[in-house]
Amino acid sequence: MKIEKSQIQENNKQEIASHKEGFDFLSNILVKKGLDVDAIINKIAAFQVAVPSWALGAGGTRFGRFSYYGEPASLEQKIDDIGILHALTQTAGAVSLHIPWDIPQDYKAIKELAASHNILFDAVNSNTFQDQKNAKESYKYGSLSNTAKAVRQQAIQHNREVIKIGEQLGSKSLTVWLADGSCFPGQNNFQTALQHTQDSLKEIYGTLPDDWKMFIEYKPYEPNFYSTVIQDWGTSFMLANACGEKAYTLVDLGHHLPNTNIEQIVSTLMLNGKLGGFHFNDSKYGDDDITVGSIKPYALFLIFNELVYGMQNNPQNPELSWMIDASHNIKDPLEDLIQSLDAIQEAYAKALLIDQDQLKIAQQENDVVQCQEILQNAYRTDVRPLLERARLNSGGVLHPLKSYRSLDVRKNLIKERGMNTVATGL
Ligand code: PSV
Ligand code: MN
Repeated sequence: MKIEKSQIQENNKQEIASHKEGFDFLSNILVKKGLDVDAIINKIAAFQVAVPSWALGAGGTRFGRFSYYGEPASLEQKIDDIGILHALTQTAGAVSLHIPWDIPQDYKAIKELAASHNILFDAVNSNTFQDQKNAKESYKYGSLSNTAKAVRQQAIQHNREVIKIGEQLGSKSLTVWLADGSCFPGQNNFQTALQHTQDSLKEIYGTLPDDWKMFIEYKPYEPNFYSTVIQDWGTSFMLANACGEKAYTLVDLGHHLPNTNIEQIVSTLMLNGKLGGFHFNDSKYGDDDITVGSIKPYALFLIFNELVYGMQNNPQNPELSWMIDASHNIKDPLEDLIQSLDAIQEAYAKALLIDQDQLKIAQQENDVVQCQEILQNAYRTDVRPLLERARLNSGGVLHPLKSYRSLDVRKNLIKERGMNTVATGL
């Protein structure tokens, strides 16, 4: 299913009057505060988030997988799904592929298809956390950190192949997430495992094309429950430094122990020019991979405050790769992704409203109350009319979720693909 321009226009026609009312009201308030509303809208419109190829089907828990039907059965269909998201939201202008779950069969055709939806290829992800069919070596006891050289070499080789796949698609970055670690005390020698990981990453880094980046993701636990080799941002930062200037840390919001101050991590990494990418999601307990902003929207806003500050003040940090990393156990994945994209844009827009000059003054004067007021004034502003205007200007719909439902997208996908297709991924 492809959403036509005429359908978008038809949907917007019905909503335009109430949008204008809401927008004018908000715009007047913001202009009185001295904000450049057009500039903010342009920034929101330019903010594109990559959709993970593994999040378009029903996500599994350890206990079950419940399909929403009409799942994409091929990479082509996954790209089509992202095309639907992008047509509606104008925010999902990229895809992040996981290899080998999504190896293109026909590169030319896939590139043409993606281009027809205005979708770019963001970071490619390697997978050394599952054994692949007919693989000689097993990752049961680790990949890049494994005690056996043959296993490490196989994992290094896989990453090189992923880079080659990405090169053919126009990707410019590789994300490495390792499940390596141990389940029981004494199982691993921490130093040996870390040293092997560093050496292996350096070998992968050695084959990275000049204009590529390598993102090193961290996570404190799971699937290993006692230790994880790259457990935190500090370890990732250290490894990125050991590899070189094209290596960066990737922050996945779900990869922190409860109550970790993620916004401070963001700020530290940007000051050091080492924040490369982001995996958005939300969580209550662990790496829950649920809808962005569904549990801790204020924390997300505080993270965006640091991101906006960093983007304005840290030229040493490169442009970031924005990606969602989610899993959909009970929702229609496309509806969930629309909600996530919206939450990301909303947090970004609110952070753009923060008066950084006033905040600086209040901080210098140690006016703690005023500092909080400045942040919360921005946070409490209903910025949805700004998001609507950004979408409208870019050719999207005013209300993506409403349009998704009124256009019967899922019903159409089920009609096209059938009930029992299963998307690749976890
Ligand atoms: C691991 O939990 C992770 O966050 C990594 O980014 C993986 O590539 C992705 O999820 C899918 O398993
Ligand atoms: Mn992730």
